[in-house]
Amino acid sequence: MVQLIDSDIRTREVLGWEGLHIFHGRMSSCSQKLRIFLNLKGIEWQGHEMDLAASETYTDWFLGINPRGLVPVVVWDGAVHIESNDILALLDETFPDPCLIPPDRAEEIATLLRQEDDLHLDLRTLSFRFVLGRTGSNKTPAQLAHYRDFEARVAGAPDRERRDHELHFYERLADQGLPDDAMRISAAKFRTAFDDLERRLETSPYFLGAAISVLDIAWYVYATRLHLGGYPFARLHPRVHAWREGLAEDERFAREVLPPVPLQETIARNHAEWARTGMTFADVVGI
Ligand SMILES: N[C@@H](CCC(=O)N[C@@H](CS)C(=O)NCC(=O)O)C(=O)O
Repeated sequence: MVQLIDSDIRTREVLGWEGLHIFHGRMSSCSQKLRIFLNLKGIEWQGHEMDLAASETYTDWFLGINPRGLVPVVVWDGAVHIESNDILALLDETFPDPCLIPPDRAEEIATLLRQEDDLHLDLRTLSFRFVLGRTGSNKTPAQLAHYRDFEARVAGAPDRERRDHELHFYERLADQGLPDDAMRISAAKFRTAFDDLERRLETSPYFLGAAISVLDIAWYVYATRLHLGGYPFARLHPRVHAWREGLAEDERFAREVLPPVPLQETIARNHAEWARTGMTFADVVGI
């Protein structure tokens, strides 16, 4: 579990806040996962929506609560928590009904959630091109330099995770854009992961068996994002397709992953254009 210590938190005003505050992004997959989780538990929270397209998480104020510059962040009665999967574990312990992380399977779930987290930058790669329709980075050189120069400390030590993953992702994006090869590599990882999910769904309605768990939430978010991008679920993974459609009938799931209307229009326009030019998800990644 990643734990911030007092000296990591430079935006001191939040330490006096009461209640459950969530910093999140409308189209952030980790935030969507957390919001669905909160909906299923019926937990009340106060939202602080961040504009990720404008890199609002790269300001000194926000880096002062999460030195990694990422959402979601939870400020709960003055304690600051980062890393979505750690946040979910903490909330499940405190609000056990309905149980979404059964204690007897907690270790297995932690391993499977780590695998999901490892695919996060692959999801971002595919989303940027096929959902958000970007061709390059949304960060200005000045924003990236500010982020690079910020002395991030997590658990009292310089933060390697942030340097290794986030900076590498955005520096490569600035250099290379979003090439077809990167799409194929990321899509192949998801195909393998969804093949595994397809096998699990042969014998049970949900990822871990008869009851819904946090893994269904996490993979619903990923599957829906890729579905928006044009991943051919019905053809490649029919059980996953049916499982996702089933969960999408529940408003507590569906409303959290719905893009804002202007983005829905952009997605529709882009998909029509890509169908015309042979540059859809399936064309580019060859599935
Ligand atoms: N491992 C982190 C990943 C968080 C993450 O990557 N958040 C993304 C949104 S899903 C973000 O804040 N991105 C900001 C940016 O790319 O500028 C977690 O699970 O909380």
